[in-house]
Amino acid sequence: MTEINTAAETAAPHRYTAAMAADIEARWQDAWDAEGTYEAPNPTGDLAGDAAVAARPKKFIMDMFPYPSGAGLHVGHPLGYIATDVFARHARMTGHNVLHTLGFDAFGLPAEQYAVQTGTHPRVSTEANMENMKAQLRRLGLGHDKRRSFATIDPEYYKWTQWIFLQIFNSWYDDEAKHARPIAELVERFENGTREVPGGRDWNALSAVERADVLGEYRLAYASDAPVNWCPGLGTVLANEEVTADGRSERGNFPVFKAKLRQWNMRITAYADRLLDDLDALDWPEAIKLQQRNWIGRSEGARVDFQVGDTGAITVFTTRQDTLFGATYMVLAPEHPLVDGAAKIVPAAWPEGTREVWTGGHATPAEAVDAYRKQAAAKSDVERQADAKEKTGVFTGAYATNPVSGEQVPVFIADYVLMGYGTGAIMAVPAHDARDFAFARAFELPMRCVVEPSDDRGTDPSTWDDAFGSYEAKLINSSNEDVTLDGLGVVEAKERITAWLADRGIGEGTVNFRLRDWLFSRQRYWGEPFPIVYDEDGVAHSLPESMLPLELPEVEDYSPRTFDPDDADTQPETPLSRNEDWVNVTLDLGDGPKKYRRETNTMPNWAGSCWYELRYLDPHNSEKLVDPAIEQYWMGPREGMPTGGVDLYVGGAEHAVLHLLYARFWSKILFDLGHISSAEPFHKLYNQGMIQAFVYRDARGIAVPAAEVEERDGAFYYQGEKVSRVLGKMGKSLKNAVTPDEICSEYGADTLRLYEMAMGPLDVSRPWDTRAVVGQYRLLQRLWRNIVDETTGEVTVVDEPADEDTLRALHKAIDGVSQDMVAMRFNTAIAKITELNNHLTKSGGALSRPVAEQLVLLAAPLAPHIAEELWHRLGHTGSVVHQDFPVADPAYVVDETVTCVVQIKGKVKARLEVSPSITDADLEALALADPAVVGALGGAEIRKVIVRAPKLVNIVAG
Ligand code: ANZ
Repeated sequence: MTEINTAAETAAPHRYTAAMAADIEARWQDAWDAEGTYEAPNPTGDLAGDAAVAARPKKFIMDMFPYPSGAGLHVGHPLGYIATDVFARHARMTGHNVLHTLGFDAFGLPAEQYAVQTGTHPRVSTEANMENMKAQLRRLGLGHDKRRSFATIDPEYYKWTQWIFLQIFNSWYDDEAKHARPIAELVERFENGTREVPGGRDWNALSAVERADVLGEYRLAYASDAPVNWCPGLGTVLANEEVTADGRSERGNFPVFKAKLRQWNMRITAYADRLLDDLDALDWPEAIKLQQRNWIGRSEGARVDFQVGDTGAITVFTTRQDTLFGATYMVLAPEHPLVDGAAKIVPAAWPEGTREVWTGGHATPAEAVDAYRKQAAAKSDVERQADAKEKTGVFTGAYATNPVSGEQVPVFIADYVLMGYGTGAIMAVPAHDARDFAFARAFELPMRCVVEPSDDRGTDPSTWDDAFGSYEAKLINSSNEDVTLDGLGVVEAKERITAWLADRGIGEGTVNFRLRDWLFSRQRYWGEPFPIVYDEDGVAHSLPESMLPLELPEVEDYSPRTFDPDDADTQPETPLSRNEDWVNVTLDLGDGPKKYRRETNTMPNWAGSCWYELRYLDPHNSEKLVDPAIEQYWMGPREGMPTGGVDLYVGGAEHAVLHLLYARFWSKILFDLGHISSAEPFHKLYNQGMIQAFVYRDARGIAVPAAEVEERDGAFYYQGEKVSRVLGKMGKSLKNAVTPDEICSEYGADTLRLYEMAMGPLDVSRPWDTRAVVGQYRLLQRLWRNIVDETTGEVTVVDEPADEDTLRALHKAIDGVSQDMVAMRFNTAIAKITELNNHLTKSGGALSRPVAEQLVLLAAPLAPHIAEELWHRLGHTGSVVHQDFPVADPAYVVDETVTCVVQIKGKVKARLEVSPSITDADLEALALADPAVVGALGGAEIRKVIVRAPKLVNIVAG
């Protein structure tokens, strides 16, 4: 760019160039920082400021905060940050007190892996990355209140993450009140007998360990022996997503076992219905709401008991209780506790009538069950559930009684039934369920048709190719002496059978959720330590608030320990456990000094982002998470926002479930416990699209540096060799990253901001094209030239009123841009500013001062630096940031009209006032509908209509 400009610069020393932009931008960024231009006053506390500003309507505008990656930012990252910044600036200029800031989500695996490789403490590398990113972000001129920024790794921040953990640990969910309460209230109820202790035991007679176990069943954060993906080869547990379809670790390809390990969990399932119901009040994209609904997965159905011998019952969950007469066998998940030796449903020998395919070739049921359980443990849930997969399983040797038909049905274990869903047991209805159908075929099990097929397959399932699963049909073969479902539709049949089961106490209607409790511990170093210690009996105690934050200890080795990859019986060893001085402590928790052992897992990296919006409000409060009055002011419920929350939250759609669900969950707990007034964290959610980039690959399919590719006659070449081009993600690995720094130094930050906003509607993905950036640079140059003389540097505006034409163009632009700003249509706002600017350029001559000022104000949210500079050059002293956004004068916004004559056979029959931009088709329709024209035609046949929009319509009729 500089090269192009050298000649021009000498001729026009005051032209807007990259060098001038760099100067203007740096100067104003410094001034804004010095002045605290973007500081938003709180109504009270250490950040209280101008009370008049705090009295304005508020807007809390937030981005999903970034992870400070070592690679820094590419131009795709700031898309959302620029958008919220433009929106926030417009809100400020329309009379709002605006809270806009950005922190860092800084715990996480990459820094830890880097530490494992290099020995650099994760804090050191993370902080260096943050510094780098801060510099990159500052260059963009984002209007953040920097007093409110923090990182999740700051001990003053994670002190409160730990504090919230303790709130959750010390709470239980009161199902009747549908509300979390302090665990002390539950203890009190147990103590005074107003609530029965499970098992009818006497609370006061229980030991400390027994009490802790009872409370563990209620606490909203609890440790349990959950089956998790344990990978001894890597020395860590893995998320489902990290396990391949054949049950091995994505990283390293080691075997992964389902192992019972003591892990912390969050009882998010207690909130399933509220997390579902409250979605209705949120202003979120429907697609995201749907993903959350599916994730929570509410299913209405029934629990039904099947008696096994006279010892006990198997309870199943079904959504098709209407098909109960068709249940011809049962399946338990391999991990189901009833299959354990102690439960005794597995007999010593195969009962009479056991078929060979059912036994898997094993001599006894116990052997068969054992072998199958081992096999199932080596598979991921996804793999077990795959529909196309061949069904496997084994007979347990047990039979259960179908409660309506009285038949003895064989009980299998099979991996297509998951322990984590429903009751971990199903009644199998092979005629009407596809998976049961496949299993029954493989294991030669009987099938009974109980829902009359609506096609012509007949009612003998042994002749069918697949199950008949429709809801749109009537029940058949479903009667006993007491109850008949025959002839009923599915819905009525469900109702009748549910009532019948409930009457007999062997079943009930129930709602089941797919949502599982949230596994909350990680065997990592770089995360928040749990504020939990164990006494000598292994009972968990919370640390008192005075001992928070519990800071991470120094360790010598950040890596997880690896074991024999094939030894499923090993236990993970956490990095924190290697610092014995830290782990073993003597503490006085209120009953004198005692020895304790610290929890050595850390929290998952979702924890810090579960509540950060609250800390932005009151970032330095050392007494409280957030002052209630401040929270109420920024986030409390109000008209149209019954559950409160952030006014606008912008981020990528990839966070549809986990982060957003976890954050909603924590808000609800804090709300229940009275710490905050907003039951939801984010009222309006907006997903920005992605900035994509072209990926160029050579003949071997390897990505080549995009910046070095040349285009010739529509083909692409790298070092003389032809390469292919496809649209993909932007990033280092695809060698196509463009950094904001490059664009800023070539054109300036205002150009980059405009270009990113002009690329297309904010919510759609768009390809980056460095060559197109110059278009927005030219717009800024023309804007500058309309106000500043490029040769002398003088402001050229005149104190004369503008002509009517200019006022129309101006007010139409103001009107359009104002609407676009509120609706986040920044691309069309830029188009309107461009149009106005072109109009002003074309009219020639100096601009009228008020027109120039309004033009600058219109552009200010999008291109704040140049606007600030021009605003000052126009003679103002206050910042453009706090000026009022222009308001359109309606008198100039209404379209001018022109008179159109309508002729019939050459004679004028009507005159219409129409828009000068009316189309031929619209004008013709308007003319033919005009009463005077209709009257003049008198029903005569129209032979031809000649339209010359906007002035003439000629009708040939008769
Ligand atoms: C009998 C039946 C007949 C079923 C029929 C379906 C169709 P959703 O809608 O996802 O809630 N099921 C229950 N628990 C299961 C588990 N732990 N693992 C695998 N499958 C399980 O699905 C509920 C249905 O999935 C239940 O209804 C049960 O099969 C099965 F014609 O019961 B059904």
